[in-house]
Amino acid sequence: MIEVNTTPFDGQKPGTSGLRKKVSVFQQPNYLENFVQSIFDSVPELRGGTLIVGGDGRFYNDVAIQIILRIASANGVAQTIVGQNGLFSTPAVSNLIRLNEAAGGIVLSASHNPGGPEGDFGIKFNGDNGGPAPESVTDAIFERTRHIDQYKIVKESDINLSDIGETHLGEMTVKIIDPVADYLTMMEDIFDFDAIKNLLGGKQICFDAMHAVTGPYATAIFCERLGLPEGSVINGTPQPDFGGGHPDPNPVYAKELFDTMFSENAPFFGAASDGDGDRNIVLGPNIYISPSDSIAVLAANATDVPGYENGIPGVARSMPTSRAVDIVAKDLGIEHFETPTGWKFFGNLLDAGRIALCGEESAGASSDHIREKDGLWAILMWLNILASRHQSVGDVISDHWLTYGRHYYSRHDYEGVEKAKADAVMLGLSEKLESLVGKTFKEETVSKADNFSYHDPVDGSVSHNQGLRVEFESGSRFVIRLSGTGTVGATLRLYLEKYEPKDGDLKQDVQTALRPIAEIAEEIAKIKSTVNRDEPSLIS
Ligand code: G16
Repeated sequence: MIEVNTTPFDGQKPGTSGLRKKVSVFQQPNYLENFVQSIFDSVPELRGGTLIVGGDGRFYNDVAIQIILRIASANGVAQTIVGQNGLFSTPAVSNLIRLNEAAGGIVLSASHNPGGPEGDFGIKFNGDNGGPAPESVTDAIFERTRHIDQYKIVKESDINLSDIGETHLGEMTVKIIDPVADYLTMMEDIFDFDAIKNLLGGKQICFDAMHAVTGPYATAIFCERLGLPEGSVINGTPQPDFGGGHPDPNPVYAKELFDTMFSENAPFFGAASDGDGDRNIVLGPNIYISPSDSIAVLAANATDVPGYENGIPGVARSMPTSRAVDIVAKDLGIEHFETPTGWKFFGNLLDAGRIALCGEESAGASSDHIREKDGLWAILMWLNILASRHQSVGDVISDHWLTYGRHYYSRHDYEGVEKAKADAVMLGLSEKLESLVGKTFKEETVSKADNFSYHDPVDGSVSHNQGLRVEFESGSRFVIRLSGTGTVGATLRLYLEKYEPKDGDLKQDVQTALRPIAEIAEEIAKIKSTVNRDEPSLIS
């Protein structure tokens, strides 16, 4: 073991989900080493413990894993469990931490951000509950990066990541395992695979792995376990640059899937996941389920699935996510919570048993089976519900709206804008929030306008500045916040929501239904004129 002198780098503050930067930033000598050593300095439980390590296979994944293993060995980690060829999806890591009672896990991913030498890279640390480290830990890691002057590393040569089995690096045991097997076992414990197999017999599905990590997981589940033909999984081989694509399962980047599902002979079911396998999107022939609606449908029908047949104690959603799931929770008589954006905020509620299902508008949903969002889990939930109800995706969502009403919902992103201008939008709106209450814009009167603060009901911690929200007497609202996951300039997100009761018009075009709220948001917050854009860069 040697100790290497180093100097701090600016800006190693983890964002919404870990540290995400351009690959070239991570490739600077000592950049990754400093951050990884700061993790070990901030989480002493790792010494003598087990650490799970893997990533989504993006460019630099393999290089980074070798560096992390050497630093882990030098810092006294007893055992690391690594996915074959360095691959693990984020939900698989969360499961393995819990299964092996590990002290934590390191996931290498920039999620839905593009990969390749010119793309993005990322690293996140998950704690011993399997979930993203809470703010107290990420703050401690960041603080350490600001003062770090040395890291420890062993000089041994690279481990062969393609051979399953056990080896050693210095004193540390390194286990290379099949990344899929334990995840598949967990899914078999939750779902009725026979019912899903019956449902899909003779039907066509299309799962788009977007050249990212879910390819091997989806092939094992859909083709090997459920016996569907090979073409059911498209773009199923993980590639370091995701085939030049952008592994974000939305209408723009999952265009191949959307074109298939909106074609004349569309398959019965369509779905996709993202770079690291934690996001999901679900489609039926000529219909796409908004992630916010998806969470509500899963909550309303959870008892159809063996893993939740005794019901769920409560649900949670991030603040900008539509309130569709709240209505379901009220109907079921269970608790519902509103947390800031970021999966880490669900951890305490899950650990305390207050909730068993949660999700976000950003295509994330999951349950208490792990402490991360889980793309394939959500997709299997839908399939199990379809199997139990003997219905199509379109029928299930129509029934849902007829029962609970519909939350028209859309997110308008202004990506890569100048940071100073994005800050000016946030400051401008926050300064006028108080004066908005009671004022009428078009037909809408503002009932509430605030800067969201979250009071964690389990540990009492408070998180401020979690997004600006303007609500109207009609129940409509808009929310504006700055993304914490981008790597270029700033990304402003405008979230629009309008509630239509169950006896109202449930079949409107989403953007048309939301246009009045979008116009009011622009009149109040002046995004377009401040950031000099005519339109959002992405509408989802
Ligand atoms: C991450 C977080 C999510 C969050 C999403 C978008 O997802 O885990 O909780 O909703 O980013 O965050 P933001 O709006 O700050 O960009 P992922 O899939 O990128 O890890």
